[in-house]
Amino acid sequence: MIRRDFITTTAAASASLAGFPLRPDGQVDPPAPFAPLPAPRQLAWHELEFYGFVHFTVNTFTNREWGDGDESPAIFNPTDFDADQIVSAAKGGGMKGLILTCKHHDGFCLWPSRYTEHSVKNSPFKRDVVKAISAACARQDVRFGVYLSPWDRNHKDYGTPEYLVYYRNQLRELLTEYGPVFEIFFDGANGGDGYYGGAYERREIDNRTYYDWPNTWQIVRDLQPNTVLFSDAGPDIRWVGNERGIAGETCWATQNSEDFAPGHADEARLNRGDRPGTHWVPAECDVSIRPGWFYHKHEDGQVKTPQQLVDLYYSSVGRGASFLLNLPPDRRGRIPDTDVASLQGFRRIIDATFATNLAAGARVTASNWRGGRDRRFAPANVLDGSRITYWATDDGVRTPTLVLEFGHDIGFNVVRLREHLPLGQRVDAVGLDQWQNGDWVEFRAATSIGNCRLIRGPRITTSRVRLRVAQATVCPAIAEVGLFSEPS
Ligand code: FUL
Repeated sequence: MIRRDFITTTAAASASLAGFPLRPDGQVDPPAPFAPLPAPRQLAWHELEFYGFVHFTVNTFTNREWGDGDESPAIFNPTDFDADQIVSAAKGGGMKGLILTCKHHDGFCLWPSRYTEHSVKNSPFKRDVVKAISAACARQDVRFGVYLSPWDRNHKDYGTPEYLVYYRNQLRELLTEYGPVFEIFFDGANGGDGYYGGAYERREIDNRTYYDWPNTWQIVRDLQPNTVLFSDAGPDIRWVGNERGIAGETCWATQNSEDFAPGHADEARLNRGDRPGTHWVPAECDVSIRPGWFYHKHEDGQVKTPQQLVDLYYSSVGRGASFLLNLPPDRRGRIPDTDVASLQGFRRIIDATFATNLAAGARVTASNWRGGRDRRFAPANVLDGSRITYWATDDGVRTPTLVLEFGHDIGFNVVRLREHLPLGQRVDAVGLDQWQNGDWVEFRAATSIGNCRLIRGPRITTSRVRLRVAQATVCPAIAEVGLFSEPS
């Protein structure tokens, strides 16, 4: 007993001199987290990656993108509304959630709000669209999300403090009567002219102060703590700075939050994020499958093709952001066949690409393995398909390499890298090498890994691949290195 204590103590002392801390049981500690870190609600959101928007309101019937607020509820009358068709179109395309425009800038409410007459309850349709879509989402295991426009061109009080009471009452209705809400999309557009209860005037607000966002966000935290909050500035997810679905080639999950306010976007910085940043606020890429956000018959010929959607997947999910694709229902209240077909074509390509990780079964070695033998940090963890397990190095080792050996030539054109997010965004830059004629030759380099980095390029045929961490602020914690091949 005395002897064992002695050995353990000596081993611990020399190990700690050698630069890595030994725990009493002989295991090394995990790397210290590198702040800022994602909250649990953000970690859950990161796993969704691809989800949808449904823009549907009076605009669908007036053929406009922004209503003035004086539209009569009588015009809202879908002829063949089918919430399950809308949700299954989304699900069939691989979407994990669906965000409905419960109220757009025109102020018309898709649910029978107690606080206004300007809603479905006074339309010939009568039905609660929010209930129908949220229930169909629940039936089909798709998360339900809410868009509630802060700017309201219908409401007489818009621009005064009374309007905030109204807005927050509506938020409470949506958060308490329609089940779990995975995300609330707080749009940055605001101000300007509108109907405003018959005033027909221009109302300017100071969007840095008018909405008193911290107190509105608190309502959501109190009612549904797992909901993620989107705006130009977060606090949980940020706008990517464009409506084209394109994150920066370098796109950090972090930003300096004090520099941003909802409605005050520095588009270039939102597109890229800040490194290291004060807060974890990853980007969301919102884009429509058609030119407009709402359905317009004249855009029937301009539905994005499966290949265009695939490209958007790489420029959003592939850069650590999420892909929020809008599917606008037509005047029947259904997603048109062309849009459904395009989405299914996209899904087929994505599934065919990512069904098989060509690196599976490879021999994995690394220039450094945290602690040397602790399985929790083993290089092979990059191949087990889990985001929970990861390969980590000793604290001082920031630029390690990891080699995958296949024993024969394999062909691929996509590399997928993921960091272990609970420990923060640790890696700045990587290089990827292939083994050619007895030597390593770089085929790609990339920055900002985070949740997911897809490195897509010409086809590579090789028997070995090497990941080189070229720059990291602290020792890396890599959850995945995957190799995939797009169908030709
Ligand atoms: C914008 C809005 O003005 C558009 O109508 C659309 O809702 C888009 C998602 O956000 O700011």
